[in-house]
Order: sequence, then C-alpha cells, then structure tokens
Amino acid sequence: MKKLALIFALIFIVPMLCGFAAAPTTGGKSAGKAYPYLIDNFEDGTYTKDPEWFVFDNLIPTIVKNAKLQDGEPSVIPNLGIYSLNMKGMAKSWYVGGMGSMLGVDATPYTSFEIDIYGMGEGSGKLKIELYDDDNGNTDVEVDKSWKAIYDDVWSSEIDVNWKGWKHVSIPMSKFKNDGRGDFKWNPNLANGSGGLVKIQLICVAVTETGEINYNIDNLEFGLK
Ligand SMILES: [Ca+2]
Ligand SMILES: [Ca+2]
Ligand SMILES: [Ca+2]
Ligand SMILES: [Ca+2]
Repeated sequence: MKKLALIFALIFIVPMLCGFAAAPTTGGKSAGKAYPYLIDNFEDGTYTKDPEWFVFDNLIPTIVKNAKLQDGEPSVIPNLGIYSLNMKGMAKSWYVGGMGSMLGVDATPYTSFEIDIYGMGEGSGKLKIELYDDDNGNTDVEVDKSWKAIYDDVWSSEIDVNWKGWKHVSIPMSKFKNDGRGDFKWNPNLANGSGGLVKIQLICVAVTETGEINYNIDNLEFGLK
C-alpha cells in the first residue's frame, strides 16, 4: 500500500505542486500559451486577491457594477461582466498614484497588452502601464532611491483617457518603451530562475497639475495575434 501511495503521489501530487496540472485561471478563463493570459476582469468582486493588487499613493480603487456606468446605453464591448475597477484620485504635480501586482509569468508568447477602459470624457486622466521584465534571475525588482529599476527592464506605455464610455485598447508589445536597466531586450521568460514578467504596475497621472483622474478598467490581458 505504501508503494501505491508513493506512486500516486508521484503521478498526481508532484506535478500539481510543480504547477504542471491545470493551467492557472483568473475569473474562469484559462491562462495558457494557446489563449490570451487574463490578468484580471474583477469578476470576483475584489482587487485584493486573484491576483492581489497593492495600491500606492493617492489612488482610490473601487470595484463597481458595470450596469451603473452605462446610462442604459448598450455596451459595444463584449465580456465586461458584472464588475470593473474604478480608479480615482487627486494629483500632486500631475502624479496621483497607482497599483501593482506580482505576476511571475512567462510572457514571451504574448504579443500585446489588452484592456477595456471606461472614460468619463476629455481629461479623465492618463494610465501608464509598466511591465517589469526580470533580467537578473531573482523574481524581484531592485530599485534605487527614485524607484527606478536597477537590474531589470521596465516596459511602459501610456494611454490618454479622453473619451466617454467604454473603449477597448490594444497595445502591441513592440510599442512599449524600456525605462529600466536590465538587458534591454524583451525576454520575460522563466529561464535561469527569472521571474519572467515579474510585476505589472498601473500608474495614474492627471492632465492638470492638481486635477483628478477618474476612469474604469476591465479585462486586462496579454494577447496573442
Ligand atoms: Ca469585468
Ligand atoms: Ca528577462
Ligand atoms: Ca530582478
Ligand atoms: Ca529584458
């Protein structure tokens, strides 16, 4: 019996622990090489788990019901579900704050960043996407005093939210610019202990020096062609 139990453990439990079993899922969609990788769709009604987002500075994120946003007009965006995340906050010197999540995924198969954004019209604010590509193989991001990554690449792109209602935004990975100091190559893989795409951050910036940002985000994904 002991032998059987051991064989069972080797066949079923060890692969599970190593993460070879079911593909990780967020909100019901599979995350695997043949599918887009769903970062978050907020359908669990929280931003504090699956994945856990940490919030910094003056950003106030709130899970809201999409039905309340739309003033009754039909949505042109599919799969918004019940919830999205409202991002709000007052700027000091244009900067409001942001949120981030540790991902640790191999993002090399993906060719774009996809997001649905509900704008409140002209001047809703800017949203900067930062993708941290671990290059010194420690699944961590070391920063200097000004929070600039020292050993890893940080690929970023900015969206000016200047529309009213829902809009799908797709940004090819090739349009992201590197603000970090890694190996200056897009290689968020898990080779040699690397955390791959180790972290994502969303940075909120107002269009006026002391203004407010206010928009909703939903269906954050890494896309495939
Ligand atoms: Ca949603
Ligand atoms: Ca890398
Ligand atoms: Ca690192
Ligand atoms: Ca790199």
